[in-house]
Amino acid sequence: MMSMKAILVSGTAIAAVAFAIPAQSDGLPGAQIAQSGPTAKQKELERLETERKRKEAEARKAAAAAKAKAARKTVKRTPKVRRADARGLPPGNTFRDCSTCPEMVVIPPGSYMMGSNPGQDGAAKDEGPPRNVSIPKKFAVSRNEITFDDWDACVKVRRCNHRPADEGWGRSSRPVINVTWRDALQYAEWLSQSTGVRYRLLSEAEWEYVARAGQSGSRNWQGEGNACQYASVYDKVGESANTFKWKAHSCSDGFPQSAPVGNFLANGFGLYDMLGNVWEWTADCWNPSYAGAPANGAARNGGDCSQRVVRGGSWGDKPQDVRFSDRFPVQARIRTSNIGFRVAREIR
Ligand SMILES: [Ca+2]
Ligand SMILES: [Ca+2]
Repeated sequence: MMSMKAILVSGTAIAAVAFAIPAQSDGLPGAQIAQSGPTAKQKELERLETERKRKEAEARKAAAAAKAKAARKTVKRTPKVRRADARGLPPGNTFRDCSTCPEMVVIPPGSYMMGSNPGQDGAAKDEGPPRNVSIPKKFAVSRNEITFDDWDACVKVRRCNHRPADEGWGRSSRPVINVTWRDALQYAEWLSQSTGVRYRLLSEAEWEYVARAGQSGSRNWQGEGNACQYASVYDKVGESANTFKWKAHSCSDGFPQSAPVGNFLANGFGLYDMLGNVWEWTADCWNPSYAGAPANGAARNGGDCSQRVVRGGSWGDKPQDVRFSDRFPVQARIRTSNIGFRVAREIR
């Protein structure tokens, strides 16, 4: 049989004995308390009870502190990703900052003539006066329009509030639609916060620079009948499905509405669907002319800021509206089935 001494060498056993005292009030220790009178016994019981509660409180506090420490570790780990170091990448290279981040293409700095002359290939007055714009530094642009997959990753982690409808056309690699200008900003902000590098909408000047990719004409293609190799536009298929009141392109691109991104030929910078598929929100407030616009590629933050500029035309647009220099003002709060966006990412 184990001796009392053997039991008492263990701290746990000591505690067990101490807590056992009230239950053993008829035994020797209890008898000693009884000899001291009911008041002394009561006091001892109270002291033991207080001690028990103190130990319990300490244990609870320690458990809560450990839980909070673990939670802090999780929060710190979740949003930050190991982003790509794009600084050394030459133009034309692609990268992703995280597995759910959009694929980005490095764009070289350069100069170009923005806009068109009135009447040139159906151009409107608001596309002028034509002006020289210099993009001073390399930056990156998403290879594709932001897709439903891209967008839904943001919704999944509750950093994008709005889950847009897909009109029954399907989600996955189709361009996200039914997003306001502010929805688009929220997505870019999520990427910025997750990666620690700045994502944003393209300025109008940047948009036209990357859409042209060195070309001075109106489009990637010559002859309207060739549009369907290069872009998702209002075509013969679209005409039979939608019966819009305007002219369709005289070819078939195979899609009555939006097409999954990257289905048509890339432009000179390796970007897809700059023209057609969906109009793309840009950062700029609406101004009906380029008079007074900055020449360094910056967005215009003055003018009618309730309307923002969309670029590039869409699956529902006639040839005149699918051009590098075409621009259109849209209420920033509008959600519609032919406007999406792509993102720029700064490289510093
Ligand atoms: Ca089409
Ligand atoms: Ca587009």
